[in-house]
This record gives sequence, structure tokens and C-alpha cells, in this order.
Amino acid sequence: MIREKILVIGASGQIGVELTLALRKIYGNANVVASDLREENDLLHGTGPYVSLDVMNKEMLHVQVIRQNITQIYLLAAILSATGEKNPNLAWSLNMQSLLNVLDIAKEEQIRKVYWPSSIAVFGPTSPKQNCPQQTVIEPITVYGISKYAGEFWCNYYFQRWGVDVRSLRYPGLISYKSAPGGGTTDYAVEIFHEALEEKTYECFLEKDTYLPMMYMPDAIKATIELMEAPAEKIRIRTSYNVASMSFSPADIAKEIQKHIPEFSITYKPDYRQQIANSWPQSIDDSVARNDWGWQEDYDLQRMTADMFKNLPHK
Ligand code: VAH
Repeated sequence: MIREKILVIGASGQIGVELTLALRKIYGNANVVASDLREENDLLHGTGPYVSLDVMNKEMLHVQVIRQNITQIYLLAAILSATGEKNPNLAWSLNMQSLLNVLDIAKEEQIRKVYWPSSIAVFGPTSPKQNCPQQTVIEPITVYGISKYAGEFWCNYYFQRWGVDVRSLRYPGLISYKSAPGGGTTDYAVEIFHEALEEKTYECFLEKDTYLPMMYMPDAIKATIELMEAPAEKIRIRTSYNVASMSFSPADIAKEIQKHIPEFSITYKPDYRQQIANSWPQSIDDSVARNDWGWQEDYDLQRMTADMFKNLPHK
């Protein structure tokens, strides 16, 4: 039995916190090294080892991988769609160089498995709006989407050329209560819960009928773990798998919130993120993931909303 030692890069981010905690439950606290450029997220305090790490410093990253006897790497550090449009060069260089650093070290050190998230943001206005398939016309119009699509090809290249077992999911917008989202176009779907509890009203930066593919964080974590634990021969897609669970609009989630907070109201004031949202599909076909490694979500809008209110602190 190989003793797994996992390095999570970007462990203090929205996905990183929850993935680190989930991996520690499976592999043991001491066997999951959390790392980030930022300081340790409070929820990780006391749950296992934490190192400050700049994924752009390839030499330092390489030293950590060797010193800690790492066998798997989860790379979650990225600049997301909305922030990326404010600083395209930084978004491109961070999102791409971090991946190339990790893939190169994985090849050199024979790292057993690598995980790297892509996004439905790879799809653009020329992709099908409904049930957007695994393979189709893919012409991203954000730097984030361009970097994620380019990264998918690098993952496939390192697998085909050098056998690096790197796996990837195209996440939809992710909703969670444990840690804040990081500058995405779908962040409204997290903010709305906090504003509903604190202010009983929310000014949404997207129009009321902006349908987007979304997923509750527990499902995203489940999909990631199931993908990484699937036998290699089941993983037929070595760019990145479409995964989905639901699609909803700001009006839909507002209505669901009103079942819990009847006096909640929403107003709409679209900003630059509306154009980004309009360029993405409204729903995703993830039948390939369901066929290859048995993907099946647990949460719909109703169950997610109830669980969010169960776990968010009420005044
Ligand atoms: C973003 N939350 O909004 C991310 C995600 C599909 C959206 O990739 O940029």
C-alpha cells in the first residue's frame, strides 16, 4: 500500500478549503499538506500541516514536493473570470505558469496523480447554449476561459507524451458556505445568501433571467474525489470532463430564498459581468462523466438552499 502524501496548492481558496478538509478525512490529516500564498484559512487551523508556497516559484515548489515526499498534487490556485478581465496578463501568466510548473515537476518526480480544475468558462458564445456537449465548438472570450482551455490541452499533452496521470473537471459556478468565492461571475449566487440574512435584500450584478450552470460545493468535492479515485482506464477524457448538477437564474434562487425568508427582495443592476455570463452555456451535457466514472449529483436548488440556511450563521 503506497503511503499517499497530498499537496493542495491554493488550499485557502473557495474550493481549496473544502477539498483539503475532505482529503484529510480520507488520507489522514498529516498526509495532506495545505499550501497557499495567502495565510492559512481559519477553517484549516489545527487540521493538518500548512506551508506558505508561491506556485509561481518553480524551484521552491520542487523543493517542497521532494522534501514532503509528495505523491499527489491538487492545483487550485487561479484568477477567475471577473478578476481576470481586470488584469488579463496576470490572469494568463498565473493560470498557465502554475499549471506548467506542476506538470513539469509531476513528470520529473513521477507524481502519481495531479488534479487541476477547468471550468464551463472555456465555452464561448459560439458553443451550444443548451446541453452543451463535452466536445463542441469552444471559443472562450475571457482570459480565464482561454487559460483554462489552453491548460486542458497541456494536461492532455503531459498524459499522452509522458504518462502524467493528470485529471480535470469543468466546474460550473460553485456555491458554498464555508469559504468566500474568489472573484467569479457566479459569485452572486453566494453573496445573495449572506445579503438575504444580513440585509433581507440583494442588488444582483446579473439580469434576473441569466441562467447559468451551477453546483453546490459538496457535489463539486464529491465529483473531484470520485474522478481522482476512479481506475485510470475509466478516464477517457484527458482534457477536462463536463460536470453539471443544475442551472438557475437570479430570479429562481431569489424565489427559493423567499421560501426561507419571505421578506427577502432582490433588485438587478447588471455590470461588466453580464457580458461574461451571456457568453457561457445555460446548461451542460455531462453524460460522458456519468458514463465513464459514474457521476451523479446529490443537490438541486431546493436542497442546496435549505442546506445553506441550515449552515450559515443566523443573526
Ligand atoms: C467564475 N466561479 O465565475 C467561476 C467559474 C463557471 C464560473 O469558473 O469565474
